[in-house]
Amino acid sequence: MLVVSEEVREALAERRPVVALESTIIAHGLPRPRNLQVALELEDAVRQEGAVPATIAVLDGRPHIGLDKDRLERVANEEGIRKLGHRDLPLAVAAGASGATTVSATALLASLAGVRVFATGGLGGVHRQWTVTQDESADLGLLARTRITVVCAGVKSILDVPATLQRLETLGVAVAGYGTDRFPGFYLSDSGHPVDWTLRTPEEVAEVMRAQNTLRAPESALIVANPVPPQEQLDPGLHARVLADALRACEAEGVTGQAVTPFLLDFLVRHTDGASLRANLAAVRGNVRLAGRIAAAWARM
Ligand code: PSU
Ligand code: MN
Repeated sequence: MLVVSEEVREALAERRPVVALESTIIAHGLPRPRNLQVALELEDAVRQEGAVPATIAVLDGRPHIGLDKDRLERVANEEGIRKLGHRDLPLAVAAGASGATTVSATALLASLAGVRVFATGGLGGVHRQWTVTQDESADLGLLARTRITVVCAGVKSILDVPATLQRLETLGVAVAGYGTDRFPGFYLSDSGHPVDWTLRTPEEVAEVMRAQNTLRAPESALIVANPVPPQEQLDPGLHARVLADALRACEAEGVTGQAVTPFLLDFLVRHTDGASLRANLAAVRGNVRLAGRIAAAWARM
């Protein structure tokens, strides 16, 4: 059922490092035409760390693990490419549809293919209007039952961050700051909330992954929360102002469900003169590099 690219298949067979990359950020999280360029850049960054990139998407009803340039181009440019959470995968497969995969769908497909390390920008989580909308990203529930290491810059700051941290605790998902005891805030280096555990090297992360295996802990994820460097973060004052406007606009325009996250990210890009995009890209780039190093440490174990 899975179409695993030759390069990824060989790397997995030889136990060489592989990093899964999601495609929703490309299709729905970044403006065109920058998105394709970024997708290629991220793959390059993984290679520079000595790992093989496996970008994941569903094309014509077939889940792909590892995309060649033509397929990446389809994900970046095709009109009507869907956004697929893990619940959408069987529907997309049966319909022969094409779609970009979110963190939840990517993590599921990566783990089915035997890829243990995954990099993204910021995880989905509990939205600020949760008491009204009950909007909590499916990312959290899936990570509670999938053995994968996700390198991210925390959860998206458009969310209710403390509520999301609480949900991760309740769901039993392990969270560690990378080189920090503060939970990162996606566009911001510090969300204002602490984390209980700090890991400082890729080898330390790999030790935790091994302990997950040896303990036969429940099949759940390890979140490695890697902050965007302070000099590349979005100005916190600007972030607070524009985000308040974005949340108001979202409500006023009646945006709901899957459309909420892309709407808010796009609003921030347009109303910060691209500064939020630069911070987002800096965060993703850092995560992809770190994921490459973690995959390499894991492969050496
Ligand atoms: N990280 C980014 N940009 C994104 C996303 C993550 O830097 O667009 C995507 C991920 O695919 C994540 C999704 O799973 O946003 C969350 O969407 P939702 O809130 O609808 O679950
Ligand atoms: Mn949602």
